[in-house]
Amino acid sequence: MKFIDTAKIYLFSGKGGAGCASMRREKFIEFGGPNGGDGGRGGDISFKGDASLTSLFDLRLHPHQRAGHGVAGMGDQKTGKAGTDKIIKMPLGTIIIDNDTEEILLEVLDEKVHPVLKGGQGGLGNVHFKSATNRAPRYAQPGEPGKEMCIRLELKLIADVGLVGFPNAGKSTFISSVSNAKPKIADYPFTTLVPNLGVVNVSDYRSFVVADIPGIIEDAHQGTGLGDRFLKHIQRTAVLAFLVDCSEFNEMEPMKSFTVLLNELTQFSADLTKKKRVVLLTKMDAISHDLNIQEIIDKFKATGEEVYPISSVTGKGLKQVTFRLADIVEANRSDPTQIDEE
Ligand SMILES: Nc1nc2c(ncn2[C@@H]2O[C@H](COP(=O)(O)OP(=O)(O)OP(=O)(O)O)[C@@H](O)[C@H]2O)c(=O)[nH]1
Ligand SMILES: [Mg+2]
Repeated sequence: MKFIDTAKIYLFSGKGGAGCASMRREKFIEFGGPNGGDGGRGGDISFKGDASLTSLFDLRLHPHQRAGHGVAGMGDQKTGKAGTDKIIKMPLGTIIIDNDTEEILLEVLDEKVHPVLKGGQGGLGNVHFKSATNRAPRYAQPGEPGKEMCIRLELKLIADVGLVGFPNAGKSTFISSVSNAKPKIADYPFTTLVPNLGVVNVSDYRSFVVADIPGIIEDAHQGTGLGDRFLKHIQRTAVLAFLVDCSEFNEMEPMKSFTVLLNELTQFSADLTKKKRVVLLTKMDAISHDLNIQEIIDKFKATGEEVYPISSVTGKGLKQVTFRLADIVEANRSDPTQIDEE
């Protein structure tokens, strides 16, 4: 499915069915009185998160979403059928914004159903309008009209760990060696064009989600390369892993690469640089003989960075890194089993 992270959709809730104006007519019963039933309510529109979705593509294709109309009431005090509710499924992490007021209506973070636009009420049948002065009212209430609304959807993927790096740094290779994700890998820049998510199973009971996003380059915040628009998909992570290519084919000095990346993140949102992070020095199997890797590690450590040399080809360092990432992720998750003690 194509990766789409914004969409504009129009919602139409159902109109209520009209109340019925009818009189009871039976043999031997004169002046039977009113017996018109109520109209059914119009269908509501609700949103529901669905963990199996990762794109707003389907909603882009169907920008008009309608709930069913209520059916009119009938004689014999029969209530009309309610309109069918419309439940719109969307990926977890979708933010719903009212297009007119710019107000954030909802962030879809679970798989519960959240009502957003109520359908019109059904009209009352004439049986409700009987009074001492009018024993045979011919009036019944019309159904309430449905409501309309225009909303914008913005998806920010939900992942625990975000991978940041230049194109070709080895992000996709890393996610494919530690998780179930199978992204495209190639020795040219901008192989990855949209984010990929992968689940890392550290043990039977421990797992976390990693997001691999397209590479960013210097001046991405000004639109260079693919720009910085995918950085929003790592905004909700607990920890960032900066992948820095140390192989002999990479010309830029590792510390320089790292500062350029950090600067691009700052330009996008300073909050990203406040997140916990680790630096992964990649392609350790392909470093030049005269590169003193310990010196590079010490340099990163001296600036307070947590740094690990890895190779996604030989597996070097991967276990240690995934365990460490799992620890950081778990430390950031709130513990639902914890009970407040008074
Ligand atoms: N020798 C070696 N090569 C690696 C390693 N990791 C990645 N590569 C190679 O580096 C190249 C780029 O790898 P990718 O994983 O596609 O890089 P990326 O960071 O996802 O790149 P973009 O999607 O373009 O941003 C590929 O040719 C990989 O085979 C590694 O640990 N060792
Ligand atoms: Mg890639």
